[in-house]
Amino acid sequence: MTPRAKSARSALLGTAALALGLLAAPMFAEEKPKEHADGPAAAYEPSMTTLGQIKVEIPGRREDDPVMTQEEFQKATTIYFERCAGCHGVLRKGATGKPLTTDITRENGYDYLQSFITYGSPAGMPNWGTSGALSEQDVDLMARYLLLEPPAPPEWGMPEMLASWKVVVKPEDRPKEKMNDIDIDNLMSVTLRDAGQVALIDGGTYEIKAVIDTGYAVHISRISASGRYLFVIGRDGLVNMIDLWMETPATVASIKIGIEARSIETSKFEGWEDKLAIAGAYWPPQYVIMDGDTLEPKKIVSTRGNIYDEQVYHPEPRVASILSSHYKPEFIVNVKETGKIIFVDYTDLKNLKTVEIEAERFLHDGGFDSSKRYFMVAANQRGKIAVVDTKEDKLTALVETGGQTPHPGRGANLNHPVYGPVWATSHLGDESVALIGTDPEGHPDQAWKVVDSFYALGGGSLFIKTHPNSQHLYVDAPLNPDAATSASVAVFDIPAMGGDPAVDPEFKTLPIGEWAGIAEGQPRVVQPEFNKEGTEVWFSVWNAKDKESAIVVVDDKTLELKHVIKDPRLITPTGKFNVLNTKDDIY
Ligand code: DHE
Repeated sequence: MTPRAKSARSALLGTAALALGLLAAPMFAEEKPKEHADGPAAAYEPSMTTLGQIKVEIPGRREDDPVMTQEEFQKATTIYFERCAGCHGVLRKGATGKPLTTDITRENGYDYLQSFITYGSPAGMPNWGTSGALSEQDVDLMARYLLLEPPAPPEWGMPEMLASWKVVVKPEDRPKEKMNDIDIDNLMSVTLRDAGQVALIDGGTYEIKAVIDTGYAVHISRISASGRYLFVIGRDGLVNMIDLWMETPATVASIKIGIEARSIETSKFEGWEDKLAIAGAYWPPQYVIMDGDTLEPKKIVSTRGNIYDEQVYHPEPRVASILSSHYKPEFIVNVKETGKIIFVDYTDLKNLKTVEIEAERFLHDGGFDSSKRYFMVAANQRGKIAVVDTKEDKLTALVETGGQTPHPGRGANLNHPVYGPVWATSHLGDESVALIGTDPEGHPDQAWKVVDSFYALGGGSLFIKTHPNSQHLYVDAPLNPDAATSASVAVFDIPAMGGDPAVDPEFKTLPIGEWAGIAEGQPRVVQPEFNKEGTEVWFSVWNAKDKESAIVVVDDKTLELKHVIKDPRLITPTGKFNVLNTKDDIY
């Protein structure tokens, strides 16, 4: 089902998008040639910022290799990891972008490479030269670099992990009861992305209770089943385990599980609460199961292997989202480039049992349906949602959303007036929202199908959210090239969705960025997150690192501004994670 006709604002997306990694970079000197226009999705690719800092040697030279000094090679490697590896792979074997191995690059030659890097392509290759993102000298450097063999970044195995592992406060020395008066169920863990910290903000008083150093370009938070421990992962693979019972919550253990990483979870099945933690890495491609009390690394499993459909080997399939099953003692690990979902039975790590199911390539983010049985995960580059039954460990369906690059975060579960329980995703590549039926018992005809699709504020959406106690569905658009759109949020009234199916449901636009009252910069509004009661929605007003940001709190009933949290410590706030909602997968 494609979104119903409405003003074709998606043309707006025909302009060059800002790659997230470039947000702070100067605006592009020149728009990409129109026929090469790409949308936010093409630019919203992993930036291997940590790998970019690794020291590398020029691989064995061949007589006709272009001349390059060690310094040039190091600089080119940094640029490659930070700007190109997300699409072309760390080893240049290809990922969502084409392979750049020397059999191909030497065949094409310097002139072809130089021009391709300068102008980009209609298939989503940014115009690094004409956009001003890379200077002429850097374009020349990169064209020569691609004619040389790629460096192989170091692995990161048990010796490196154990060397990084710290137990700051032993379990036996930790408080036997909660030592503070914080309502930790209503605490928000807020990513301070470029500061490499999280802020713990009291959901009732809006007071910052602690700002804790974490990994580089920190990414997401997850909560242990008991609600006591907060787990945070940085893009550099550093995991911090934070004890929320301490007088002032603080890190009690940490470990670096890889060189590039994005996901973390803990064991939630009955009898296994707080027992184990798991983290997934982009590089090396692996997941690591750790002791839930100390982060001691117990089991490292590589995800290298064959792509599910082509059945050819992929050297670096990245671990994307990880969920913790409520039905079995299993972690559910999504592997991006092979398109496989792995159910990892954590009851016997020495004799690890896994079920590997074929899903779809380029798995990214997702969440449970309202029953918490089905896992809905975006295979975003193929425009599909894989529906995975965590009770039967099977793929239930692959659903085309009808939009470009679904990006749900964990998605949103709502009770539609006509279709009953549905799960919603918005899209990076266009402005549509897709609702997928999730009630095979009560609404069998709608189950695992797009039951409705309608337009929200604009493309470049990253997150969508509601709450069981709310009548509203919130959709952001932080990557939209239009400043006003990226600083606003669309809000749909759920009961009103039952109107004439031929007419898009109306939405209200909340000028969140304006409400924040920030004079400088071009802040983007990202990721709605509810408080524990589901009565307030918090939004990050994400500005450049050297400019003021804020968090705006909206009253979910009145949709009016309730509070603005500003503090010099709130540097580049992005993801926010309410302890109760994150612990119990309420969204
Ligand atoms: Fe994320 C979740 C990967 C860029 C904010 N992000 C995820 C998950 C993955 C991922 C695999 C799911 C984790 C899980 O559930 O276990 N993110 C990536 C990237 O590869 C990408 C595109 C580029 C990169 O280099 O990292 C990327 N992500 C970003 C951002 O730039 C965002 C907007 C700001 C930031 O803080 O980095 C961002 N990602 C988030 C957030 C979530 C997330 C807030 C968790 C959503 C949730 O509700 O659980």
